[in-house]
Formats: sequence, C-alpha cells, structure tokens
Amino acid sequence: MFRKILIANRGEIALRIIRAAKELGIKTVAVFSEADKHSLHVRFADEAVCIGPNSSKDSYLNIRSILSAANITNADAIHPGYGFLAENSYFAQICSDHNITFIGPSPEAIDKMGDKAVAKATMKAAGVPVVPGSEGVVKTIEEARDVAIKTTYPIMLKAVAGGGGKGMRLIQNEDELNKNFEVIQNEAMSFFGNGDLYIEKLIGDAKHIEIQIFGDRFGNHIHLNERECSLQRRHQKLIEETPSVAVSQKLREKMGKISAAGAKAVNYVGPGTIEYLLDKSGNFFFMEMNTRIQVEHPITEEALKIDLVKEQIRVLAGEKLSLSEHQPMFHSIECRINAEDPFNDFRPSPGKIEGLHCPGGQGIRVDTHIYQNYVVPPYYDSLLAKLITYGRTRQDAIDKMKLALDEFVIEGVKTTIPFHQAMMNNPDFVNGKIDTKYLEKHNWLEYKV
Ligand code: MV4
Repeated sequence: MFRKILIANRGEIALRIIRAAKELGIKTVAVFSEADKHSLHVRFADEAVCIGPNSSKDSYLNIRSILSAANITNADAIHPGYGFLAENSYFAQICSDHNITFIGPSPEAIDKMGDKAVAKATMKAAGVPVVPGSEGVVKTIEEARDVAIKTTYPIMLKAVAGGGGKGMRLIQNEDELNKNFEVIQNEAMSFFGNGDLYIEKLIGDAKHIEIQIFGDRFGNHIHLNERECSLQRRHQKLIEETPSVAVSQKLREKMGKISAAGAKAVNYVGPGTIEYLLDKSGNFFFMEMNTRIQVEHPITEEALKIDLVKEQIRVLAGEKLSLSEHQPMFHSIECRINAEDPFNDFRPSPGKIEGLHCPGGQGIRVDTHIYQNYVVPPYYDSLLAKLITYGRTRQDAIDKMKLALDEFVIEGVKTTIPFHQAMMNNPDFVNGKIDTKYLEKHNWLEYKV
C-alpha cells in the first residue's frame, strides 16, 4: 500500500480523497495556491505545500511545482482528483518516470480516450455502439460533403481534440457545411492545436446516460450501473441520479456489459465513466470516456453502499478489485450547489460565506469544503457543495432532497439552491421527462417555490 499520497487538487474533492486515505491509514500531502491558504484541505492533510499564485495555470496545473512538492515530502503516489491534471497523459507519464504512482489509468489509455476519433474507433472495435458517421477524421471539404450525404443531415461536426461540449457544431445542410467546414477546422486548430474533425449524425431528443466502470491490474473489468446526467446547462451538469427512469434492468445489464468490455479494450485501471446518448427508442451511442473519478461519483456510492475512492487507491496500489456488480440498493440524487446566481443567468457569485448551516439526518450526504467565514475565491470553479440524498425509491430521494434544500442555509453568496428547489417541484423532473436540451427549452422559474 502507499505510505503517502499527494493530492493535486483543491475543494471538496481534495477533502474526499484525504478522508479515503485516512481510512486506509495513508499519510496525505495537500498542495495549495496562495488563494487557498485558508482552505480545509490544507488543514486536514498531514502536510501542505504552497505550489504557486492564484491562477490555476501557475498552481494546480503547474507540473514542476507539484512534482517538487511530491519530492520534498516523499509522496509515493499522486491523486489528481477531477479537472486540472486528471486527464493529462504527460503528467501521468512524468509521475511514473519519477517512480510516483499516478492514481489513474495509464498514459496510453488517457491518450486513446483523449483523441475522440481514436476513442470512437477503439470502442467500436470492442463492440460498443457508436453514432453513424465518418470512419475517423475527415480531411477535406469534398470528403466531408460525401460523408454528410451518406450520413444524412443534420450532422454534428466535432473536433477530435474537443470533448465535454467544446469543439462541436450542428450542421443542417450542405450549404452550412460549405460555409463552416474550414472555419471550424481553423477554430479547432487555434483552440486545441489540432484541426482534425469528424462527422456524426445528430442524435436529437436524447438523454445523457453514463456507466461507471472499474478495472484492476489483473484484467478484471466491471460496471457499477448508470448515472442519469441529462439536466445540464451549457455542458455543466446540475443534477445527477441513479438509477435512471429511462433504463430498464435489461438495458442496464446490456449497457453495463458493453461498457466493461470497452474498459477492458484499453486495459483500464481504476474508476472510469463511459458516456452515452440514449435516444427515445432506447438506442444508445458512445460519446466519450472520462478517465477519472467524476464529480457525481457519490450517487453511485450511496446507491450501492460502496466507496469508489478507497477502491481506486487500493486498486492503483496493485490490489485486486474487491467490488462486484449488483443492482442499485437505493435511489440516489445529487444537486450541485454552486456559488452562482440562478436568477441572473447563473452568473458566478464568489465572496465570503457569512452564515452556514448544512442539512443532515438519514439519507443525506453533503460533500463540501466551505465553512462559516470561508471566502470563495473567484479563480476556480464555482462548486460549493454536493448535496446527495438517497432512499428506497426515487420519490423518497426527491422528498429527502426537498427537505435538505430547505434546511441548507448559505449566506453571503448567491447559490443554485433556489434552482434545485424549483426542479424538485417541477412535474417534468418528477416524471423523469428531462433531456439534454431541457433548460434551453424551458424556464426553470415556472416552478419556483
Ligand atoms: C452529440 C449530440 C447529438 N448528436 N453528438 C455534448 C458533449 C459531448 N460529450 C457530446 N455532446 C453531444 N454530442 C451527436 N452525434 C448532442 C450532444 C449534446 C449533449 C450531450 C450530453 C449532454 C448534454 C448535451 C448538450 C448538448 C449537446
């Protein structure tokens, strides 16, 4: 087992990882930017090292600083959390070059899934259904026109270096393709340093369903059911839940089996997520694979009563997978509480937490790094807390969420709590009638409480 883990992250996920390490008897090292010197991850870790000024680029993304911190503290592993360096294959490689275990998959697996065209081809070869479209990259406008006609409009033009909603465009007809192909190539080139594009048929009115997978170093690959993540705004997830009302036990087993095979195809080690679009007829199509622990991992933990982060650490230390596949025991929902003003186009609202009361009781979990008088810095993402509830049924989890939201008091900054209260009161949400375009088409204020 590791002796000491450096956590190359901040906020709630840094605390989450420190807790898992403590339970396993492993020492922890926090790293922090100047803006984060009063953060809880700094206080709760055994040691803490300042790695640079406020800007992420100079601190949480500063590979030299982080490796120096690992070196001087004698850390034998680095946990990247999510975001920042979590899906940076160069960082994963550099860690291994310095005899430090990167708590994540191999650099090769990260690279394969980072190039969206390679990821798609790899998954297709493993038997995962993919969206019809081009076979790999489309280099010229002539080729694009041919593929688009065969695929049939409307199509999506996607950058191989994109992902998470970045670098993709809807194209309705050949005229739009002619006008935009080179523009989008150039945009992708300047944005990602790679102008390669591929074509997919548009899958409309779809749900975003992802499957949690887990692998170990002994060739075992399992799935841990789905998460429904359709409620998003500008590609930022707001509410997630498991199981999904749109997934039958039969479909769950099918998607799960296929996803575990996809994970095996890249010798995936640790927790990962395969994202799909699920259309109205129950067809599902591979979108992307996330090679990290995700923000929404707690709903899987609460539905199955497992600990994904402890398992991740054990498996990356070379132990065999101890989890097994089983149906959800509970229904679990997560609301992301952000420091944003939902009445003002979700504008960021950093500042001092003047007052705080967190909800509690049976069926309620709060993952947060905030405390009374904590100052939310403006430099990083706006996640303040993840409010997770669980219960025997979906309705139980919703009822519990309503109570927990009412009890949650955060003063001093604007939060997304009123948005979540409205959603829990919205018949479309309660009846599971949410697709990825829901918030573009509906005004959430209609069901404000
Ligand atoms: C699509 C799509 C429709 N058809 N691909 C958005 C994020 C990235 N993972 C891929 N995305 C999409 N790809 C085809 N062929 C619609 C989306 C999409 C979306 C997907 C999941 C959740 C929210 C979304 C919001 C807008 C578009």
